[in-house]
Amino acid sequence: MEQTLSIIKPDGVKKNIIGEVIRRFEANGLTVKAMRMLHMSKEEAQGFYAVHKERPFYDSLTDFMCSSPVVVMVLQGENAISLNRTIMGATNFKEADEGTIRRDYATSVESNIVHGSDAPETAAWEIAYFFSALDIMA
Ligand code: IDP
Repeated sequence: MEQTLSIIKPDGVKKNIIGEVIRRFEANGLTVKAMRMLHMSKEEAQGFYAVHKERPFYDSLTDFMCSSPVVVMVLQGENAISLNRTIMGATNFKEADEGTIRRDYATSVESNIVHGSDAPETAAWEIAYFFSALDIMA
């Protein structure tokens, strides 16, 4: 069993598809082990995406991520990290496979509805960024 961090980004929350996104995770074998809604500060968004701080889209991305509330979750399942990314679809929704969350709902490369950890080390770091061990169900 593996755990990964998922975020329903501001555009997903505004579109009122929190339930639909979680439905897709659950229907594909992922289980929610922790969940919280929060409105990040600019500093918290910058900290979360620090790995991208040299990228040209960093300032716009961190503005977007703190523009309104998000839902953060710990998802668990077999190969949860790659499974979640398969359900999400490619970063650029135009390249995402049919039936993926980003293909169905994203409106730009930036506003792409969901975040998902990309490797075990980043998953551990990202989960700890938002949750303490006590927040995560056994
Ligand atoms: P990922 O979310 O699919 O792992 P990353 O390359 O880690 O993709 O990028 C993080 C986030 O930054 C993306 O989900 C997207 O919101 C945003 N992003 C990535 N590339 C671009 C870009 O070229 N322009 C604008 N935003 C981008």
